[in-house]
Amino acid sequence: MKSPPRLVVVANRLPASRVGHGPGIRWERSPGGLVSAMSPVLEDRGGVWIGWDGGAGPAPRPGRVGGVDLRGVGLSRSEVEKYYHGFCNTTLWPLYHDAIVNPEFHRSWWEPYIDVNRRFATAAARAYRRNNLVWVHDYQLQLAPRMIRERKPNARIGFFLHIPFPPDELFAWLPWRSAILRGLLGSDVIGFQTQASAENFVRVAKRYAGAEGTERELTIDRRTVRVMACPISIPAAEFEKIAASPSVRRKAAEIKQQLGGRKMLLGVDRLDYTKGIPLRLHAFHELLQDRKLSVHECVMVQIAVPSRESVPGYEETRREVELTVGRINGEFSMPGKVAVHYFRRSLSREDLVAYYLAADVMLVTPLRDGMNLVAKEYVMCRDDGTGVLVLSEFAGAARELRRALLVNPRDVETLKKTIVQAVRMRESDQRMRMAMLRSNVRRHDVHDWSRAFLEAIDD
Ligand code: ADQ
Repeated sequence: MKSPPRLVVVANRLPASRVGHGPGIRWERSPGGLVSAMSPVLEDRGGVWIGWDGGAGPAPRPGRVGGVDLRGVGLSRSEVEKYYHGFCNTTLWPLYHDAIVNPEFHRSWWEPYIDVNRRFATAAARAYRRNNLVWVHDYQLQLAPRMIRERKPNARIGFFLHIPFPPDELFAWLPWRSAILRGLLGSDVIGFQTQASAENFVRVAKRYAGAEGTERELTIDRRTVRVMACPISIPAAEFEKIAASPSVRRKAAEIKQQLGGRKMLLGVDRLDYTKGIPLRLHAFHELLQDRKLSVHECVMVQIAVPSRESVPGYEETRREVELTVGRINGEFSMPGKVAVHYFRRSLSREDLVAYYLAADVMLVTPLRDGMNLVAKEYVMCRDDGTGVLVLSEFAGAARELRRALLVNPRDVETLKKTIVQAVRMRESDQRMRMAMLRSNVRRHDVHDWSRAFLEAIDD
């Protein structure tokens, strides 16, 4: 049997970080979604991963981790500012998330975005061997597909966008919209989290880049580009296995006991303004004020991973979250009965799963989210069939997880009612919904996602 083609993965971050010093320096696999999604495929096919190590300075020496060759791309201090904090996270990220905070447009950030994309493309072309598949990831590298195509005209190139692709009304703001579209259209296949994002893309590709064709296939420069919705997922079996482990179950029981056996409402997010953490806290606050819920019965736990702290909007979100938690606790906590527990830190996967197991209600209320893996992780950990998922309509995951309690997070009254409904839901109803949610995620896990996307590139 013919072995599958080798992969060249191009992503902003490397899937590993360097630990130790001097001669003892080595690479250690980082935790995180993309790594766990891509690692099995890479280990299976072999391949190379091009990425940045997160620091300022020259590229690190090539390394190897878990059967994958690592090729670092170096960024100068000024490029970290202008390309990464600037164009990626202060222009594109807010613009692509419905302009929840105002995106900034600075001409001095555009050249560094081009330069860094070119550096990634050059590294990818250097690593490329005949018949390899090239898979470029996410909004940081939208120019790279065309740049790789210029260097390797026959390469098969796929691009996957992890965040939403905005509607024309917003995308049109971007002074460099045509260049971005032409960059993306250098791919053979462009994948999005949802059909809505794919349709948004097709519309603007026709309007601003001269592409022609249908919702599924565009033509440009006499090449065809396939456009598809390919929702990402999680390693479902891995989560089920961790959730079944005795030590994790013990930890979950301990958490429940420490919270005094109260019903637990849980939030788990990067501390990002897209995630709707303040709205969720305000809703809980009002429910306590209205006496619809009480601290004798309920407790909220919010776990937030620090994120992009030097980017505008993040510090404000953190302040608002911390102020609101302080207010709620000041007003409602009792000895031994804290109203909101707030942890601003990253947890190990085992600890995270223990919280999922302990949570009666999972609150996933982003204002806009490409997919949201937390929703799928929670569902996959609930092997006894109980638990209620409250899910924002504006998360990509809402397209698949139809039996969650879907809610518009900006509609605070309905959000409050939905939270009460979740807390009071009968066990039979919980089980009926959870069974459907679990079969959704199980039927479409991360391996199906990468297989479907690679088949499309390989086609
Ligand atoms: P993110 O915006 O980072 O991802 P999400 O999909 O929720 O959002 O993934 C977060 C991941 O981090 C999850 O795997 C979660 O378990 C983990 N995590 C969160 N809080 C944690 C904590 N305190 N400790 C440890 N781990 C924690 C982007 C897009 C999403 C899209 C993904 C994948 O914004 O919409 O779903 O990429 O494509």
